[in-house]
Amino acid sequence: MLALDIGGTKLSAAWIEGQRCIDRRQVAMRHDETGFLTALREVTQSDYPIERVAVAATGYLREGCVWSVNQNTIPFWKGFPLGLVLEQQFNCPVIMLNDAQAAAWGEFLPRREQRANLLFITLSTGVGGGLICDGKLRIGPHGLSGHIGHATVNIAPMDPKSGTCGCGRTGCLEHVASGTALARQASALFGRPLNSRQLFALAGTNPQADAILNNAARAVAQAIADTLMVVDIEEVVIGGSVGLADGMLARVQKALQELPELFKLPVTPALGGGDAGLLGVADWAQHQ
Ligand code: ADP
Ligand code: BMX
Ligand code: ZN
Repeated sequence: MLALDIGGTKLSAAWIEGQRCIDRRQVAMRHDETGFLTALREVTQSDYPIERVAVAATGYLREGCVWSVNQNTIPFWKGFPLGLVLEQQFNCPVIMLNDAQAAAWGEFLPRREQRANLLFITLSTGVGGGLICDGKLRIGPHGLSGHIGHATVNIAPMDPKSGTCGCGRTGCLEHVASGTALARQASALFGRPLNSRQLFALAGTNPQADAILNNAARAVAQAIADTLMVVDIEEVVIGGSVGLADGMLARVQKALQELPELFKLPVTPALGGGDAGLLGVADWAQHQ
């Protein structure tokens, strides 16, 4: 099986034989159709026989096509026929899930003896989410289940001219707590281009950098509390390069501890690390 994880920043591929990963590759994601098709061919070029392709993709999936919620992330994801492209390339069945939904499934597997209701959050290029309800992955009639990045929080971004989220609304969690949003806020506040990794490096010594991350963590905690009240969950799992970056999980845990007793849920890191989506979709596809 070929498993793909297509995120806003990186495109990962893993070749799986039985339960074993026999090869693994990663390239930068490209945000135009031609660039994407080139990157896809480059990362999947191999002589391994492929019987099935399992895809975890940023965006929501409907009838084999993928759509961006945040139009700024991948502008050409507007009903892009990803399923058909891969079916034609590999001549085999293609199974697709949203990336955060796939990771939610992957993180549920090792916890399934203890938990039946789980929220997975990825803090990455965007902010994604996936829900396990009563032991089942919820996808939803529009493929949108778990998209907490575009649920609103009453915590504003720290850059005064933050504008609107790429989904068209204001006040989205993603506009405060994604890697893209962290970089935007840091660059505006420090008056020079800074990425999310550089912001984390500064946060140890610089109170303003520290405040941007704490503000983001408070927004994530608020979204967790809202999800608890809407669907009722037992645990929250955090993944993505920002979620797994130094100290971010602790900041979210602290922010949740500041809420009333009822909202204090366990928050744990993704056991699959950056591969949570790949692992989840590979298992999902094996059982379809
Ligand atoms: P994707 O969104 O493609 O799944 P990632 O989970 O790697 O990819 O998330 C990408 C985002 O994480 C980018 O905004 C990037 O700047 C940020 N990032 C990557 N590595 C780190 C790090 N070590 N610390 C903080 N932010 C990071
Ligand atoms: C965005 C949205 C979600 C995705 C989430 C995390 C797009 C293109 N994607 O909210 O579908 O799950 O980002 O994705 O609108 P990533 O790109 O950070 O991995
Ligand atoms: Zn939004």
